[in-house]
Amino acid sequence: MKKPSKDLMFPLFFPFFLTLLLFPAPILSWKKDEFRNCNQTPFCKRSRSRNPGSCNLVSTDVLISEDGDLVAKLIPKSKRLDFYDENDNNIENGTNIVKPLVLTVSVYQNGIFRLKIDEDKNLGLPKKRFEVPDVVVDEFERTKLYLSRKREEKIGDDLVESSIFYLADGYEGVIRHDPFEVFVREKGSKERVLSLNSNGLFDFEQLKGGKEEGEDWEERFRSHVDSRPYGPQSISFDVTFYGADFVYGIPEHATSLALKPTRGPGIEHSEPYRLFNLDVFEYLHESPFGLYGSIPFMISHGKGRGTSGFFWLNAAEMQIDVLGSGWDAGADKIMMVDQKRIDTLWMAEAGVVDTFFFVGPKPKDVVRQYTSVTGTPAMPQLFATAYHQCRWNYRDEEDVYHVDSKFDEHDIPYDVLWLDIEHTDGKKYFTWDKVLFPNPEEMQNKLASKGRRMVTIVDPHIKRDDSYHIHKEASQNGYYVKDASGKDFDGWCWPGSSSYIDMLSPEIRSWWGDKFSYDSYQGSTPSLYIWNDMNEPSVFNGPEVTMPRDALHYGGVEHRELHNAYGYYFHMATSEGLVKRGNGKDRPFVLSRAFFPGSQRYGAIWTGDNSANWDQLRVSIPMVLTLGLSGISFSGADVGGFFGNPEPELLVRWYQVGAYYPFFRGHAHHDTKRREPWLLGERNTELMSDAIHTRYTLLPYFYTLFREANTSGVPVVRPLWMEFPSDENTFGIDEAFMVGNGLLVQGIYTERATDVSVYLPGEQLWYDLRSGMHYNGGQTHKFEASEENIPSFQRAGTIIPRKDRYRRSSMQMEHDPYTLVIALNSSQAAEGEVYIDDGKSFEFKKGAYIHRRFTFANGKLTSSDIAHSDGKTKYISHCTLERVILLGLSSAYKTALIEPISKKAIIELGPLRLHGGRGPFVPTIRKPGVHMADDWSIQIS
Ligand code: NBV
Repeated sequence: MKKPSKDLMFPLFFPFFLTLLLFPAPILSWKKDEFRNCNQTPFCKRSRSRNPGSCNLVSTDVLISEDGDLVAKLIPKSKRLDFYDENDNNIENGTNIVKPLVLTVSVYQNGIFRLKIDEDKNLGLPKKRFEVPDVVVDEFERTKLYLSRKREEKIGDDLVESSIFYLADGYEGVIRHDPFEVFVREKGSKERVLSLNSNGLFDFEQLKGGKEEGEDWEERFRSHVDSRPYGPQSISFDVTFYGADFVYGIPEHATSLALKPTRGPGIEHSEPYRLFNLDVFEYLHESPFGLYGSIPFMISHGKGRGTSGFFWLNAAEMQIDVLGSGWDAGADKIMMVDQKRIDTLWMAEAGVVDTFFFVGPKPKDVVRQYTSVTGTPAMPQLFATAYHQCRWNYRDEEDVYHVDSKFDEHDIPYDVLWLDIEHTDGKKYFTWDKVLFPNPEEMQNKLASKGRRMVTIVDPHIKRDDSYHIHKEASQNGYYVKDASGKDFDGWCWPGSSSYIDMLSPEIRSWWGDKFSYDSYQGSTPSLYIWNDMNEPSVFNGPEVTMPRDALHYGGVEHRELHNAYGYYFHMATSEGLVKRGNGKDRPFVLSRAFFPGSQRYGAIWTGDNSANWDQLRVSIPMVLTLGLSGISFSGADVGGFFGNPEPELLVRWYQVGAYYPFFRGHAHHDTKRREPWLLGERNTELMSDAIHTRYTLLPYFYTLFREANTSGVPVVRPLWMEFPSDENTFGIDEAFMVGNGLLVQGIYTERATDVSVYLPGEQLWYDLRSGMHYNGGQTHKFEASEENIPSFQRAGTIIPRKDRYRRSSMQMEHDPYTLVIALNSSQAAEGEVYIDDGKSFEFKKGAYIHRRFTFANGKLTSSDIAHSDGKTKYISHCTLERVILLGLSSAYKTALIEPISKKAIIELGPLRLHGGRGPFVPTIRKPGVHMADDWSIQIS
């Protein structure tokens, strides 16, 4: 299936090569049979076949612990009297008895509570179940509320009391005792927001002391056997979102933004959404199949109630059903609540219940709440937000210099050139092929002299070669993941026989991080950054192309318990290594393919091996939007499509959309034709160049949005409904998206499109950035499709900062002056922001930045400081304002007075200049000449 390296010439793999020869690349496609479906996955099959109401657990009395948590035990109703003593402990004899589960609820600020359910650790368990460390940030723990009170209440017709606890102003949590259920409701109206086990599907397979007679714990898939030494240990439960029109989230799937139901009337043979990090070759669009990363976080949104969120911190394989209305037809009516709702079923192979409930009620509140638990996205270096040029592979140094000079020859800016696996000596990462790349430092320094950087790939599979220093140290120190028998796990990947570093251990992560020091990584310089690929992890000869589930990690953790977080730890260790190599001064840049909750703290993510076709261009938008909703703001898809050769028109359209991805990188498989922006004819070069220039022009806006994401979790690109939560028409839209709160972009996803329809939300006007014309919100408009650009609109009432001069790289734009584009609303008002810092260090954390708010009202534009209350900015910038563009300004205004410099200017007509061309002529104030860092105002009259 994979493109083999020469080293793979090994007898065992002969049939594999034969297949490759018989079926050349174009007809290879996603091999369904290589991967398990739910029916072939015993825990999924069992969970899915359970009937509503089958959970027979009841909660004992709820107590308040010393830590201010609510604690109760869950025990089977039928056994309560017969088999449990007065302390609710099971007094049956035998090893495989059902033991009480322990339920703990902790409440945090801002409408968040955490519900944990686990086996009772005091009862002598065969093994401690795995709870994922290192994801919940320390700051979150500090927001915990210590509950001192709860009250009991009979709800509706209940005979047994429920325990009610404070959650936030306006919200309370409820633990219903019999049947056991946990939910959040609004205090006054008592309307429900979110609940768990309202459909009685909760099930927790407890670890057993040993097999019972005739029991077989092994699982087989194709030729692979999973020894499953601890037997079945899955968990499943239902979660209900009330007042919801749609649910979103749970990346990574190549599918629509609003998640389609996977079970219910009229849905046949549908698979649940799978969360299991896998290296899927040529993935399909429109599929619930799990791809490279997993985030078990779901958001619901509805016109009535607003937004809420649910997160399950668990790194084992997970499967999630979205239950279509009527899914429970025929079952006894369980749900007694008469509220609009969406039910979902969550199933995991192992781990514990460690869940977080977020009350919203606005879309941005929910991402803020979620990222308060898992961390906000790291602030990238400025260069990383610009354009990246990649290909598997740039062959040698000459090729690198050639590509670099062609960008200059065609006046196309770019910031980073990437090297894929072939740059190494035999796929031994941290080394260079001495023939192809004899002078890596000189090469990086030459690029750096133009303000450009380089990225090299470092994968987690380590070649088992005794002369390779990484392997030598890792094997001697016992740093590899072990197989079920306790030996170093040995799998097949690019270098041939390989082992995998055990990233769960902090000591091993620190050792790995040291490998990025300039001494250790020979040939690396401060302008070199890193790409982590294959970190699901990909194991060519493993079950489902990954590591066997019974492999063992640090502390005896089984791979099945940790799988979805393996890539996260690898990303973390690499990113921390880059910070260390620069003595903590520079922000790291690491791109990772696998991800997990919290990955946003370590770098960017891309959507893996997509294909060069229109459907994949289209699906890239919901994929990037979903990542953003799930905390991962810095993401993008391979521009042009990784597999296959895009027609020039598709490539151009991809650049036009990709220019708005938070992470903007062109990339291609080595079997494809070269497609750097100057290779497909002059006109296409011009169009791609325009798209890239558009991105560079908007870099100040993007950088400001990256800072917003860094402080609040609110993503750089957003679904329309995040900005217009009460406009129902936006709820299902995923072909158009917002960049920040000010720009709406609509991709073109069909060949030879002649027109394109765009829904412009809200009640205000929108300014077409191509024509300068304005259009009403709340309507769908039809526009002529132009080859030159895709439709983009600025929302009335916003101000967008730009830099309009053409340079070779973002670094060369550092001192360039700014343009402000003001889109006036019906009251002739607008506001916006700009964030500026040194673009590379951590000094911004100490306040070394400029953050200005621009307000236009009553004919006056004012710049004020929102960064420092003492009025002193610690970051010095001499950048000036060179142009103010006023969209929608009445022609009655003729002059401008700039204060405090008392300069007069006239309002003239100037070009709007976005998308390469000069564009329409619009009211402009030229050369106000004030500094961006200062307080100033411009009064027009
Ligand atoms: O390292 C080679 C490729 C890389 O170019 C691509 O971006 C990754 O997603 N890598 C996958 C391994 C092989 C893919 C067939």
